Amino acid sequence: RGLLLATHNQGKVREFSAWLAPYAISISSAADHDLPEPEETATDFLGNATLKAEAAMAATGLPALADDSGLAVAALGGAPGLYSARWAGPDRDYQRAFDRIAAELGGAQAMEGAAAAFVCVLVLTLPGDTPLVAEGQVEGTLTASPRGAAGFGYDPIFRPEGEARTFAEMTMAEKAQFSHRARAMTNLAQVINVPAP
Ligand code: ITT
Repeated sequence: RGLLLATHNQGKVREFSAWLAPYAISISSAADHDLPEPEETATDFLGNATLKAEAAMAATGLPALADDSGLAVAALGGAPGLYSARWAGPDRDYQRAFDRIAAELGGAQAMEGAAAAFVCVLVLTLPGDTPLVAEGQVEGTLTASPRGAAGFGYDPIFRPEGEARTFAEMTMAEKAQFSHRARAMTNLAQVINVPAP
C-alpha cells in the first residue's frame, strides 16, 4: 500500500518522510521490500531516476518515487555530478570525496568559496500512467573543510547561498528551506496539483 520511496539512501528516506508527513500517506522504502539496488547505467539524472523508479514499481506494483541527485562544482565542469555517490567509493567514505574535490581544485584553500550547486531530479512512476518528473536546485559555495554532523553525503562542505552554515550544521527542517530535494518536491506537488504542505 501507499507510496514506495525507491531509494537505498537513508538520508533521502528521512528527508522525503519528513516532507510527506503532513499528507499522511503510507510510505515504505526500498529496504522494507528487500529491493536490489539497480545499477545506475544512465547518462543523466533523469535517466537514472527513471530506471530506479521503474525497477521499484515493477518489483512491487506500488507507485514509486525515485531521486537522482548530486553536487555540481562549477570549476570542475559540474563534477562530481552524476558520480557524486561513486566519488565516495563503495564504503561511502565522504572524506575521500572531499579530498578528491580539493585535489582537483588545486588544494583545500581553493575549495573555500568555490561555486557549487546541488541538483535533484525526481521521477514518480504510477501504475498504468505516465511518469511525472520534477527538478530542484540550490546554489551555494563549498567550505575548505567539513563542518557539522547532521544530514548526509556532501552536506558538511556545502553552504547554500546567503547562509554561513553548512547543510550539516542545520536541522533537517532548516535544510529543507533551501534544499534541491525540498524544491523538487514542491515542484512535483505543483505538477500533480496538490498544495505544498
Ligand atoms: P539511491 O540511488 O538509492 O537513491 P544514492 O545515494 O546512490 O541512493 P544517487 O545515485 O542519486 O543516490 O547519488 C546522489 C549522491 O549525491 C548522494 O549519494 C550524495 O553523495 C549526493 N547528494 C545528493 N543529495 C544530497 C544532499 O541532500 N546532501 C548531501 N549529499 C547529497
